[in-house]
Amino acid sequence: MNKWMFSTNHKDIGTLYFIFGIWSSMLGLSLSLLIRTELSMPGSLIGNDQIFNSIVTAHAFIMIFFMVMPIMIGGFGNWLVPLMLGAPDMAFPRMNNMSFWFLPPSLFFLIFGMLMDNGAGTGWTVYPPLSSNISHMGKAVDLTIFSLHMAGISSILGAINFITTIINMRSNFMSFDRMPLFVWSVGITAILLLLSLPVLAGAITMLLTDRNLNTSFFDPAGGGDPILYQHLFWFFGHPEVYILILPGFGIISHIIISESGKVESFGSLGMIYAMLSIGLLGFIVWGHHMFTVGMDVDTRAYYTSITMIIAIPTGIKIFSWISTLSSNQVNFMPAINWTLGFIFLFSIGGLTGIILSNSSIDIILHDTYYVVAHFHYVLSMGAVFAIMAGFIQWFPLFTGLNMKSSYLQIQFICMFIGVNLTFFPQHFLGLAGMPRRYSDYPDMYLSWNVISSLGSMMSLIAVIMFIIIIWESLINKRLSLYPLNSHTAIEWYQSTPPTEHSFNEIPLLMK
Ligand code: HAS
Ligand code: CU
Repeated sequence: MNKWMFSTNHKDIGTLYFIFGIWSSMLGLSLSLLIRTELSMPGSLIGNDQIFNSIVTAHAFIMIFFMVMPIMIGGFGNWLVPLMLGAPDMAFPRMNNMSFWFLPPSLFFLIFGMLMDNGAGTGWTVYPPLSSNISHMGKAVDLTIFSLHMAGISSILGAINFITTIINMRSNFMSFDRMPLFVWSVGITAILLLLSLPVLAGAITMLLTDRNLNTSFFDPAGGGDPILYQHLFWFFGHPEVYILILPGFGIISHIIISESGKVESFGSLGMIYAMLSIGLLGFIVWGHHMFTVGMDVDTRAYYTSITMIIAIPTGIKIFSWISTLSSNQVNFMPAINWTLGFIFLFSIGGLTGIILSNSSIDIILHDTYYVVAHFHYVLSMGAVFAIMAGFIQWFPLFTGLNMKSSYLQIQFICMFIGVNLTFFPQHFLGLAGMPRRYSDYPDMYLSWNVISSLGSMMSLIAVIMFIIIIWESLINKRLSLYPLNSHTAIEWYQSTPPTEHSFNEIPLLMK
């Protein structure tokens, strides 16, 4: 066995997460292209709706659990959190390695689940009775549940590790209010993971026993209730969407601070409180995913109002980013393109979220493409743009090499147009009533679907361009002028005794 497999070093593990996440992103992207190809014209291409639904399900799971989370928390988190804290490594380095190695088998079981017994065509929500053995009698759903259990264990172990590291391993004199924003964002994300994942684990375990051991937690025939599953799922599911975006917020803050030549964010403490409130509020709004189950009007009013309140801390973040950027000579490097793109497009996604939070409007828009447009604006253009920004910003730190700026500019424009072309028309499809998770549609929805599918091809071209840019940089080995590449980081550590790492020096070095 190679020794890198067993490395307990946070940077090696971060790199493993990046490689894994990038691999999964190719898989998730391929599945999304299958979806867009099927929907590029009316009629059936794949010829089997169950397979179409399995593809949609696997696409969502792969993008959420095997792409965004491993890259943001596993990749950026492992690489940057110890460096930003001035810590020699994570608190539990060997457990860190174990967290990573839970993921490849988990992904294996997910793919296995997609391929056998007609796949799990349940959607990522895995609602019973569709996911019960009446509708999915093979082993596909059981394999998917097993995969989720393993990915969940991986994340819980990772969360424990980050929380412990952040509480115990800050350098001397680094108080919580002076801790870098990215570290805060990962810390809050870890708390969200720790509190929400066990609830998902409980729900899918109950589903597993319903399917295999004759229990009836979610079966009315045995005194159970399928709505109970929805409550448990969304108690996890809503915090999960903030898990996907919070580390991105942290990445965006750092790039804005750095590229506008400042040492800290506008309203740094406000940014911390905003993230804390988003995290806290994220636990009490789950009902906005269930407006159509037949809630009484007071409960609907509660979920609508409390959901809308999240716009306030999020607005604080958006306006603080803009303030940090303003009145400065902004450095228009490629990472800032993605950052500005993030602010603009995430806000659009957030605003459609506010529209959906109105329970009466949601009854019309629920399960339509409007929802799909909403969450792709906050994910494909929020989370993914943050990943792209961070990857470009810290590529020299990770590799000691430079990517070509001019190529990156072209690639950004291509991707920006591609994703907008893909997802903006989906608002119109949703408003016109096109339902999500169907493989076919009436002719009246043709034009916007064609444009959406063309956009996905453009994004594919942009992704291929990005791979070529990375490859070009790796083969030409253009050394970075970056003051701190991974090699010098180690030397800096070795030359400076730990107690002398002053806290305000670290964020500067991280630029
Ligand atoms: Fe969402 C569904 C509401 C943020 C992800 N969301 C989803 C799903 C995903 C997802 C994946 O209330 C689909 C799940 C599934 O498979 O069924 N979402 C919101 C709201 C916010 C929000 C209110 N979502 C996110 C983020 C995500 C994400 C972040 C991942 C990264 N979402 C919903 C609702 C549904 C939903 C309904 C259920 C729909 C259905 O029927 O299934 C907020 O956190 C957004 C806050 C951000 C902003 C923008 C910046 C703020 C500014 C301040 C001023 C703005 C004001 C608002 C005062 C608001 C600039 C003015 C309002 C105007 C309309 C102009
Ligand atoms: Cu939600």
